[in-house]
Amino acid sequence: MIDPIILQPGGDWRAQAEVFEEIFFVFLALGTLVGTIVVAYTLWNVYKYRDDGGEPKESFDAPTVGELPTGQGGPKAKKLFLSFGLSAIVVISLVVYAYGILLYVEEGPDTGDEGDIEILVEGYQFGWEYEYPNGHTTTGEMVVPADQRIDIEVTSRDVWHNFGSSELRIKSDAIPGETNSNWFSVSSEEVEAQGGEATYRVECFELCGQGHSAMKGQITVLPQDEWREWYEETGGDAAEGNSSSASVSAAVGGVPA
Ligand SMILES: [Cu+2]
Repeated sequence: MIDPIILQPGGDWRAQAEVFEEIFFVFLALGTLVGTIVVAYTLWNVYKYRDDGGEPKESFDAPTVGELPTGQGGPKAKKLFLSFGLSAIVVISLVVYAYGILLYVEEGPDTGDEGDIEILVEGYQFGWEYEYPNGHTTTGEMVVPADQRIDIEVTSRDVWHNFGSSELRIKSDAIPGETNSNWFSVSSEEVEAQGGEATYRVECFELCGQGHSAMKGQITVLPQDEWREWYEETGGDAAEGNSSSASVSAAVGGVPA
């Protein structure tokens, strides 16, 4: 029987990197649009009201410093309220949009509790250690399956560090005595695109001592079946190997052999 891949990210499943790229694009596009309008309008006014050497018109009602042109209901008031109104609409929409999408980043996709893999990440001077659900640990390289939500619990055994991968757009403080949760996921398409094994650089983002700049690691993403093979080997002779490899088989949608 072929194991169904139960966690194929659906339409509402998005990696943090995708979400942050979208936010960046929306802000960039809107900022460019608003910036272009404001600069163009300013230049147009500079040209229109330039000093052309002629006599000022008698009727010209120049505003004084600090005066809000609201009282008369004339064209100046309309412009003021129009620009206030438009700015408010733009700002409020961005706040609502960004807040909503960041809530998703905070909570992560809903996987119905099935298939989540939780990995403990412990920073130390100077490196990273990862502990898998079966108790297996690796140093430097974290190996995870594609199409799966990976939950990480980040802590430190000595001083403050910060676990992060720029490409995956994840970053969490690693603080002794505390854990910070984060999550990420990489699609199998992405793994395919990187030639069957996707790798992402991990760095420490908190100055933590002399070896800080060398405190590098790697996240390696394998296709689900390859990962399961790797994982089952790691748990093979551990004391609780059998039960944990069975539970992980279940976790990735497999049928215990
Ligand atoms: Cu560090």
